[in-house]
Amino acid sequence: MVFFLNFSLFHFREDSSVSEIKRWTLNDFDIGRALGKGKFGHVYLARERKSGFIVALKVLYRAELESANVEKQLRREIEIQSHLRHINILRLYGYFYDEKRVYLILEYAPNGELYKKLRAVTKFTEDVAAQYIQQMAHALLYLHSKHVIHRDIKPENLLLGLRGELKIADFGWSVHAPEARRQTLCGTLDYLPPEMVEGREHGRHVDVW
Ligand code: N15
Repeated sequence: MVFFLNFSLFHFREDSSVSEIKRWTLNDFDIGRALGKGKFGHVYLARERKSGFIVALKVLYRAELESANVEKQLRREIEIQSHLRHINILRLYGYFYDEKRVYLILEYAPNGELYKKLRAVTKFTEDVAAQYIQQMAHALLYLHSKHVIHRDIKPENLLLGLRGELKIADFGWSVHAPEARRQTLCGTLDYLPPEMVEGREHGRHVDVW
């Protein structure tokens, strides 16, 4: 727990004042194996050198973010996700950047992607499915209580913790409820609710569909 606080929030300065924000750099981490690749960069297993704390380090290329014009969206995602604290929502511990890249310090989910697990067994037993759905319901109640709508709930965006806990991992489409209007649709339409497909106004219930 001390490590955890040390790691994510507090940093003791030499003049013994406590600042809330630690400025991270790549030198603070040992980088391990690649965990996956996304549209704008890769995710690596990483270990914070001082504490030994294991994280998933996501590396995004600024040039690609710029040419896709998604910097504003990334800022919004960071702003949203960094304030969320729930067992069933993947933590964003912090971020840093250099000239070429943006780095996101994300929670490491030791049991990987729910999607892969589902493919391996073809279908979950009712009991297992019910447990995932219950955890999803907890996560969504929490998100919606913070006026965050996810808008892209699907198996590909779900990771599993050490004891198989469900972790919602991707906030690429999330919005704070008051701004919830429409946006250009891209990506898979498989899990989109009718009101989003038809471009109508929508609210938190899109996450239940
Ligand atoms: C802009 C921002 C705040 C959004 C932050 N969220 C994301 O970027 C969503 N994201 C999460 N993108 C990548 C990940 C991600 C986090 C991918 C994989 C993992 C992760 N944490 N842990 C993993 C992980 N654990 C694994 C175990 C076995 C095999 C693969 C694994 N991947």
